[in-house]
Order: sequence, then C-alpha cells, then structure tokens
Amino acid sequence: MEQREAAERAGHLRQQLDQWNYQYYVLDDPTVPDAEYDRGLQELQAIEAQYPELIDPQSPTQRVGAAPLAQFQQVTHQVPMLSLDNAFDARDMQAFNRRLLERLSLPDAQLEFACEPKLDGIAVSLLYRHGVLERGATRGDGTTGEDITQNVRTIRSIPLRLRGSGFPDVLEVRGEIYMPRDGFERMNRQARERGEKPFVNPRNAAAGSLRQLDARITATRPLQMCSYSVGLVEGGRLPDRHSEILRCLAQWGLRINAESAVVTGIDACDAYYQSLAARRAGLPYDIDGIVFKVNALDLQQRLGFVSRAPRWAIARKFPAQEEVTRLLDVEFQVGRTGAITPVARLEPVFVGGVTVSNATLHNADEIARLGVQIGDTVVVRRAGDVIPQVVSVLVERRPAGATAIVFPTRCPDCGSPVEREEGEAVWRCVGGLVCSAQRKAAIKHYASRRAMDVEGLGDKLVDQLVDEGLVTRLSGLYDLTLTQLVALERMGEKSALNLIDALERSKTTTLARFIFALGIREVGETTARNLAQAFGSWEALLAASESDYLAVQDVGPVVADHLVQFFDAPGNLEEVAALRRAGVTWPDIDTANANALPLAGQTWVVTGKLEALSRDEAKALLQGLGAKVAGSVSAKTDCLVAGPGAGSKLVRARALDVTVIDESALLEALAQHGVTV
Ligand code: JCF
Repeated sequence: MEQREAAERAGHLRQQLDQWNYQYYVLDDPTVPDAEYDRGLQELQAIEAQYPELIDPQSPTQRVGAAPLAQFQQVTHQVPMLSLDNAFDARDMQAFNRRLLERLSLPDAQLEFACEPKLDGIAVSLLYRHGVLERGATRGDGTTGEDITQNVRTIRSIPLRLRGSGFPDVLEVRGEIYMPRDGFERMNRQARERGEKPFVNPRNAAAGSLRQLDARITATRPLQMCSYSVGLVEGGRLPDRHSEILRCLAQWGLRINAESAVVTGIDACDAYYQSLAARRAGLPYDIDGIVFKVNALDLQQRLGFVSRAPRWAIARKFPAQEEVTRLLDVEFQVGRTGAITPVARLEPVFVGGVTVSNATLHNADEIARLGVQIGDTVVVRRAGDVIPQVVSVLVERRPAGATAIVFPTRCPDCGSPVEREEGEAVWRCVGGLVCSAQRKAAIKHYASRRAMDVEGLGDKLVDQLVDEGLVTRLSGLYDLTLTQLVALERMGEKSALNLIDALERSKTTTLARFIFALGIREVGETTARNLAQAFGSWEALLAASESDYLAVQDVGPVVADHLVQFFDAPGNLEEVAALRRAGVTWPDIDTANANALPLAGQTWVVTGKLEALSRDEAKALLQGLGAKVAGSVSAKTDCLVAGPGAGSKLVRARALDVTVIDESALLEALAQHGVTV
C-alpha cells in the first residue's frame, strides 16, 4: 500500500473502531462481533507498523499502555475537587433540605434535585483541550493529585477525543473510575486459582490498577469510568442545570450513570433512595450511597461551600458492605464435587443490609494467605448477591487464646482421604458417592428450582432422606413411597402427598434442565442450554466427541474435559438410564430446524414485576420459542416486556423506539405460539 492510501485507510479504520468502541464501552451496546473489531484493530496496527509516521496518539491502537514511569508527577487542580457531606437517614435529608430553603430564602419551595448512585471507586479529573484528552489525574487531597494520564488512556470508556461538537475549548470532566463487580470477581477468582493475592474489594482493585507505574498492567484490568460533573471550563458555555450538563457530557461520548434522574422535592429524594436501596444488590457495581445535588446552577452558586464540601450537595449513605466481627470457629463443608470449603462461623454482624453469621474462607491457600486464626477479629464483606467473605484480619487485635485453623486431611463427612490436583487450590474428598455430603449436595442440586424443580424437596428434607438411608442416588428419589415419607419426623400426610406429586411432575422436563441437573462440573445453566441446543438429544450428546463439545458456544477445554470424564464414568450413565426408566423424559430438540422456531433471531428483554409468571419463567418460555433474552435494552432489542416498576430499561426502550408490551400482551403472544401459562 502506498503511504497516501495507507493514511486514508488508517483514518477510516480509526473512525470505525472509535465508533465500535463507543457503542461497546460507553453505550453498553455492541454492534459487531469481537472478531470483527479485532480484525480492524490488527489491520490498523499493521498499517501503523509499516508507516510509523502515521501513528496518532488518539488512535485506538494507542490504548495498550505506555512504557513504565519512574514516578507519578504531581498536578494542581485549578478548581479544587470537593468531597461530599454525608446523610445517614431521612431526618438528615430533611435537615439538609431545611438548610437549603433557609439559605435561599425560599421557605416553601420544592427544589429540583439531580440524583445518582455514588460509585465506590476513585475520583478522577480528565482534562480535554479542543476535544483531545490531555491529562488524567487523581483527586488526591482535592488540590494536588497525581498525573495518571498514561493509565486513564487505557480505559476504553474514556474517549481519547470527544465526539460531536460544541464542547468548550478547555473542559475538565470529573468522575469515578471503578471496577464493575463481575470483572472484580473474575480477577479475584483467577488470582486465587494461581495462588496469588486477591483484592479486598472492587475499590481497592480499582485503586491498585490505576496506581500502576506500568500502564500496560492497567490496560489488562476491567476498569470503567462514569462522569458526574465538570471542573475547569474555558472558551465555551455549558447549560445552567446539572442534569443538562450531564446530557452534554453523554453527547460528547462520555459515560454517565444510567440511573441518574431529576426529582422534585426532598420526599422524592427519599423515594429515589429507597428504590435504589432495593435494587442495590442487583447493580453491576458497588455503590455506597446516593448523591443528591441542587440541579439549578444559579442556586448552587448562591449556596456556595463550607470548607471542602458544597452546601448544595449531599451523599446519603447505605449500610456498610464491610464490617468488623470475630471469627468463632471454622467448619469444613463438602460440596457436590467433593470440594472442601472452609466456612467461617462469625459473631453475627449487620453488613450489606443483612445479619451475617457465616462467611466463606474459600480454600486452604486463602486461609494461609490471610493468616487468620480462630478468635481473630476479621473484616467481613457482603456485596450484591455474592456470598459473604472474610477479606482481612486485624492482627493487632489477636487475643492471647487464638488458635490455628487446621485443614482436615480426611473428609469430615465420610473419612475418605482428601486430595488436591496439581495446580488447583481446592482440596477434594475422593469418596465420590460413598460420601453422604456429596450425595446430599448432588440431590439438592438435582431437585433445585432451576434444575428439575421438585417443589417441597428442600435442603433439610434431603439431609433427612439421606441420613435415614431412604435415598442413596438421584433415581432413588422416584422410588420413595408415601409410607416411607409419612414415617419421617416433621412430615405430615399432606406434605408427603404433595412431594410425591411434585416428584411425578418433575419427570417431564427439558433436555437443558436435565443436563444442568446432573451437576457435571463447570456445566452451569447456560452451558447446559447451549449443549441441549447444539445436540438436541441425550443420544447425540453422548455420541459426541471432545472436539464436538469444543465447537459449542462457551465450551472451553476445561468444560469439554469434564464432559468426557462424566460420560466415561460407567456409574453416571447407569444413573441416567435409571432416571429414564423411572420416567424422566423431555422432548428432543430439532437442531436442524432450530432456526425455524417462531421467535428465532429476535432479542427480548423482560423487566419490572410480572404477576402470572416470574421473570425467570417468562425468559425460559421466550427462549423456548427461540428468542434470545438479553439483560439490557439496545437498538437491536425487538421487544421489551415491562411490568409495573420498570425503570431505566423502559426509558431506554422508549428512547430507542423499541416495542414495549405489558404482561397480558406477553401472555397473548405466547398463546399465539401454543404456549399457555
Ligand atoms: O459517584 C461518586 N462517587 C460521586 C462523587 C458522584 C458525585 O456526583 C460527586 C462525587 C464527589 C463530589 N459529586 C461531587 C461534587
């Protein structure tokens, strides 16, 4: 390629890649497969390698991280970066409102507030000059921070160049850099598997990732940026309401929080707080409160500041996600696959909105790394739907009588030896189905709601059935008699009848549920569904080779290996045969005609509260008809099912002109395709 042609092609590729990047990282709405993006990036890299003079510092190839620094330079924030006052309850919020109204001499006003979740990350400043990212800095003490330009340039949701037009010549954007929970969990899982030190929480992980002198390390970390205000502005004007400024930032390609809203009056602030508190555990990131700001900038100006916080804003905090308590004892639980998990018994403590008395210690390596002993004072963390964990030890508070935690060398349930595979952190009981703990766990999993859904067969009852010797294998469930059940402690005739009935009903299932119910290692619901879709029948799944498994979506070498091992063990196939003899059955899937399903090729989203069926049931039924069910609304969504309480998804669907239907319309649509609820 000649240089002129190469320059033209590079320009085109950059524009294309910037657009895809923006859709993926800022709008959370990918438009092309990753492979397509990678091809474009590789082509651009090749051109830049051939013609280094064509390299542009704003090129999407320049996000891999620059050479390590010796140290960070200090920067001075011309407009100080403020902190926020805190409120801890509704009374503090009422007091905040009274102070505002009094200062403004507007005794009866209902002020407009801009509200948004307060992300638990690192506050940063991004300086754009003529739309080009010039400098990124930490907040530091509010006046002096550190220059982390090289690091912020690796974060894909931070534009290297602003989009559109109309931005001021100098624009300082402020926001929070954070690590979403899934990225944090993934990083920590990998760290634990490698025997490395995990991060204590997403905030520390974000801070540690940003503080790297080697930006190539930062580039590998799943960091996100969310903008919440502006600092220095020169050579241009911004709107006179905070919410409008955020809208401008979004237009210029910056990420803003999807939950941000404007409400009127302090009572509406309370409603906003309550609704986010209810959804806190389900958000993809940690938040420690809600920020409320007086929306009108002229009022902000009149209110001014006290020391280092604005009078016009407040952060109402949520209950802490980390608390201090005492480790009373450690028990060792045996899981479905024999994995032995140390579980901390704690002095009960209120954390993340619930009382916690147990937390996981993960494995022997983690106990060693934490250096924790029984009697220690520990920090417990509970965030989102993740099980509570012990994240650190306050060694200086160790009492005299503290004792070491001894990891068992034999299974606490069946006494079989425990073994650890090379390179694995987990010790496992080798007892297999000899081990009643493993049997119990396998049966609990089989009966669980998302597997065979045997209603009324709870954990306690499974323990009882196995302890009494009534059930020794999965298929044994279907041999249970009314007489046996009624003879159990705490079991009435009505419940026994209901259980027999539920067991009978569970026999009619789907191939995907059945595969999931078997509890094959690493085969979760999604993998089970993909396997069922790909092979269509049990026989085809069984006849497949390792390379056939590898061809299935989401199946990697580890899962393929577990599948082969599962099918190679004769006991497993015998068990499946016994289950089928007992009457377990499912319709095979016509894989050749999978595309002929009525909703094939369509993407649906379900949100809000449904009455006749749960959201999970609605999703499963839609998937059964061939639809893809997504978690967020995009321009490619075909239909949003919105029940009462629908929030940002509904707003987004309306904005994108996506079809929105309610539950009764969903039921009608399902009925049209022969599905009645
Ligand atoms: O999300 C946050 N952590 C956050 C911090 C959001 C905001 O709107 C903030 C903030 C710190 C200061 N606003 C100010 C003025």
